[in-house]
Formats: sequence, C-alpha cells, structure tokens
Amino acid sequence: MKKPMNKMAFLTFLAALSVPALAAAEIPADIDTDGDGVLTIDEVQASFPEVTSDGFSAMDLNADGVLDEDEVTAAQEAGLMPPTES
Ligand SMILES: [Ca+2]
Ligand SMILES: [Ca+2]
Repeated sequence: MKKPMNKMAFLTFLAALSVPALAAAEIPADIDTDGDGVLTIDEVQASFPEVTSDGFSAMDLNADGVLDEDEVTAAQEAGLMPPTES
C-alpha cells in the first residue's frame, strides 16, 4: 500500500531545495561567464533571453550598466529575474 507524501515532508523537501539558492547571495558563476563578479546585459541575456534592455535597466538600480550581487538578489526577489539554480 502506498502512502502519499505528507505535507510536512513535502515542505521540508522544498526547504531543502531552496536553501542553496538562498544561501548563494552571490553572482551565479554559470551566468557570470567572465567571472568578474557582476553581470552585464550580455551575460544576463545569454541565460535569460527574455530579459529586455528595459528589464535590465530596471534591475540595474544604480545605473552603472552592470548588476552586482545586491541587484541580482533584488531582481530575483522582485521576480524580474528567474531564481538561479546550480
Ligand atoms: Ca561578468
Ligand atoms: Ca548596477
């Protein structure tokens, strides 16, 4: 007889999945292809082709033309950039 996964176990499973993403308050290496610690629009669009230049500008809070860790985190929290997974 099969037991359905109970809700608590499912939530625990989800929490386990999301911990690495939350802990990684840094630029994902798979997006930051040149490894300089910030994301240019080219790097963002390479991973997220749906991001427009307007969308990038909205994420670039200090308008310096690149996204730093804080801006990426804010963009992901605001739903402007999909959460990244390893
Ligand atoms: Ca970069
Ligand atoms: Ca910026």
